[in-house]
Amino acid sequence: QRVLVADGAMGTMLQAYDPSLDDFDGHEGCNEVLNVTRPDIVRGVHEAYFAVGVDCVETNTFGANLAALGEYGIADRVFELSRAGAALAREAADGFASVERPRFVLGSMGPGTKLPTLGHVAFEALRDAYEANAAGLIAGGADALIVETCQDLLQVKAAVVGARRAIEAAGRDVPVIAQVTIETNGAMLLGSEIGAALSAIEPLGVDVLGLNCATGPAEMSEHLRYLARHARLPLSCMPNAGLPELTADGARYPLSPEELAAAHVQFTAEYGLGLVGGCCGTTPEHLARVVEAVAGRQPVERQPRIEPGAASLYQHVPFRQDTSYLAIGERTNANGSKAFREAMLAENWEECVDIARGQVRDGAHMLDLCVDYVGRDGVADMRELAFRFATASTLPIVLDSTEPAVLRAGLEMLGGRAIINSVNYEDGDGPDSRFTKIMGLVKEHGAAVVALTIDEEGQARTADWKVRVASRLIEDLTTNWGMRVEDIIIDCLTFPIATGQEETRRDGLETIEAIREIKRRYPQVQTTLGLSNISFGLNPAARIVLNSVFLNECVNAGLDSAIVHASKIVPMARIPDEQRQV
Ligand code: THG
Repeated sequence: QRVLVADGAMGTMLQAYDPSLDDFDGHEGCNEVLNVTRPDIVRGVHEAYFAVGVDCVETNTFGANLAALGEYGIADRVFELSRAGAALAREAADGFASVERPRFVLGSMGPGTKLPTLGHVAFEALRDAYEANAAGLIAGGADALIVETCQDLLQVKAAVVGARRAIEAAGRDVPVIAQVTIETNGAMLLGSEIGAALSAIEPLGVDVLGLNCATGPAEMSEHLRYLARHARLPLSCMPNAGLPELTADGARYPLSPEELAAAHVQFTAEYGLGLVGGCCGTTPEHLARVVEAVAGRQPVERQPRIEPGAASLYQHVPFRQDTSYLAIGERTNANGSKAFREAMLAENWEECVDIARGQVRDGAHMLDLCVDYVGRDGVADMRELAFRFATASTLPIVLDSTEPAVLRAGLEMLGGRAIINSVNYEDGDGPDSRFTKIMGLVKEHGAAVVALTIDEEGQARTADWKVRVASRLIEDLTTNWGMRVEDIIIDCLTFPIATGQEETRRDGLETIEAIREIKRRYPQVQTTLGLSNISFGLNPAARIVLNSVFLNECVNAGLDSAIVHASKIVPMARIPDEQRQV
């Protein structure tokens, strides 16, 4: 209904009260302890912000998480200190609220100091501690949860998934805000561009996406512009009071209250932000000016241009490649490449990473990663490889496995937006089916999904059958699983057509026809194929020709992507007519 204004810095305000070592209960500098030892101080900070007219305050729980409390040896107090912090903010908010003018409590969920992408902490442990953080905030009366100052996209996922689980358990509708931190070099600490952050975070089901900390508003402007153009979600921004200058008495933040207010006037008008505030170095004085400048404004409506795709830790890659098809590298597959299999069996992980890098050079846009191999511990192999690929690969990862536990292991290592390869109806769609298990993972992690045209009767062979299964998949995934149609990638499946068996003669044609019809019925859906399957059994030179010609036919029928050996696809103009005809 209107632009909301949140508060400013907390830490510096607390310091101004000069809490004693006793106040910290011996944990010097652990601000969250003050929620129980000195509620008067914390409430005083909240009241100072409400007094200048802000709509929302953030709870004093930025460090009420596994890593930060862990450093003080009190990681078991996450829930207690979160609840106490939320209760204090609630009291302050209720003291200022009126019927016409409600005041809100945003439960702060900080980043901690351990980055899961770098292996400092396991995803599960982090997620569970965030669940306790969120549960405490909800129990204490927070109106929304704000996952903020995020530096690692995998940490964002752990926090948001933990928050969603706590919300589910509490049975209350609590909005989730996620704010990432973009450094002066234009990316998050681990190198994620804003596009990668949007791609990975939006499908997690957050309600507001934004930026906070690290820089002043000027440095945030380009990134906010990107979000304004491409994000469906409402946006927020809580900058520092400029870039800190180091002085003899510590950091000095140069941005004046008037300058912060002017920035938010511009951001709300141009980028349609709905929630604004301040971070380090901002004071009640700053927020007073912001309230004067933007309070009561209506959020400006945006017309975002959505670009469906997946993301590595670093960048977003759209599913639709303007001039060609999206190439998914097939060689990082223990079944599909002897070199990769041997490297994996020898646990020569560096060699596995080299094969991944080779595909980047070959022109792949994404990488299919498959570790399934009889007799191996797939979960351990996937952990090892997805962990390495997460930082070594600039390309998004397609996790290829039939095992839910293996897919989960991959998802818990990848900060970007992955694609799950794949689901199908081979054993139906009941509660214990692979379909249901894998879709639970897809939804919780905000992944995209490859869906195969296989049903209870087997692999669809005719175009009609393929189209029927594809339609069932699309309707099911969009209505029962809340998937967007553009995040579903239908695989019509190719069989080997050079086996010499009469009944396989039409298989290639049926696949092409199915692609054409599915794209006619669902123009927004994505399509893919494991291309090289078509030519199993032929000699290498013939495979190159058949793969390239078949791909060309499929792309002309509307195929969007294919799992390929990218450097072995030859353009039609370079294939002699006679070979193409054969
Ligand atoms: N659909 C989906 N996913 C898939 C497939 C599919 N994933 C696996 C597979 N099919 C696609 N990947 C490959 C990878 C390699 C080969 C075929 C398909 C291949 N490899 C050479 C061979 O076996 O002869 C080996 C090359 C080597 O050892 O270097 O052909 O259909 N969604």
